[in-house]
Amino acid sequence: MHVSNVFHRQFTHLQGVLHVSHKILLVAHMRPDPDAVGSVVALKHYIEDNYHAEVTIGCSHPLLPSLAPLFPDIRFSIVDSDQIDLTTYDLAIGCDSVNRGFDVVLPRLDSQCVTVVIDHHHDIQISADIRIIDPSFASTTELLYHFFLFDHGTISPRTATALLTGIIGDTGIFQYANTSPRTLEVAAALSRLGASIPDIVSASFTNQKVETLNLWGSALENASFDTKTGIVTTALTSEDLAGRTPTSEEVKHIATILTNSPNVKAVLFLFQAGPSTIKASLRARPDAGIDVSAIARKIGGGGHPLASGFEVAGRLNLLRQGVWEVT
Ligand SMILES: [Mn+2]
Repeated sequence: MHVSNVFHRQFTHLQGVLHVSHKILLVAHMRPDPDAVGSVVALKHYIEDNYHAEVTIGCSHPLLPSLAPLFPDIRFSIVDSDQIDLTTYDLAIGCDSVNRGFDVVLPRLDSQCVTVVIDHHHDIQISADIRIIDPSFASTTELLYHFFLFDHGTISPRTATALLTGIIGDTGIFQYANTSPRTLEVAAALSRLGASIPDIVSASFTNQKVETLNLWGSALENASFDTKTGIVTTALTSEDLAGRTPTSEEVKHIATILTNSPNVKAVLFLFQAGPSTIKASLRARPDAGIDVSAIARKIGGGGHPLASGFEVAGRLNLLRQGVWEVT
């Protein structure tokens, strides 16, 4: 069924609310990734180009410096500072991973404020007046694009750029298993509308910080490949990490690089996430016939058949190349 049919009621409701709202707050999740940034920036531009409202973007962290060149006119107002009075909005929209930031904004809004969540994560429990959630989308921005089509407003080049930034970010430049033919069709449409794939890729991935590149280096250096099972295992101990925790983006990139290596069927990537917390990310190639979520669930985690994770207590120690123990 077409997206606008599935969400016809929610899209119509949102359209009606946008027409009557004067002050709109858009909320991106903490430590925003390209999809969170792309969602709120695209919505801000779209609303300003097609409706009559003042739009503020709120977040507990500022806009990613690496993405700032793509969005020169955008500023994030910091929630929990005097930059925002949460009680003054008549519409608040949380975009992407709404349980990581919008959940704490919701109870502090005016009781008359209409609330909306737009997300593609499967575990969203948050209630709101309008909920547009569908895990079959590669990114929140891909879902937003369908609302914009339904709404028949103008999608400017800067709106298209923000939407494509979310898709490119969440699909690892169209490499992850969540990249569907529908995703590629949306990407093609956005590129026709003026979004530049090379500009977005270079801002999102090429401008990696030296610390990120060092992390990739250590993860690749530590990797060991079991030729019998086709499984690559790698780990980053607290010594490898030199006191920092990899961001979810960094974890995704490392797992993707390894998953796309020749003859690899699946990847297990472990890292020290806190003094006594180890996190694991599991990936499988779509053609490998391995359901990594079944493995993750046995260890108290969860996720999708091709991308899952779990967490265990302990410390990772390197015994010898390719062999770690948990103490
Ligand atoms: Mn996302």
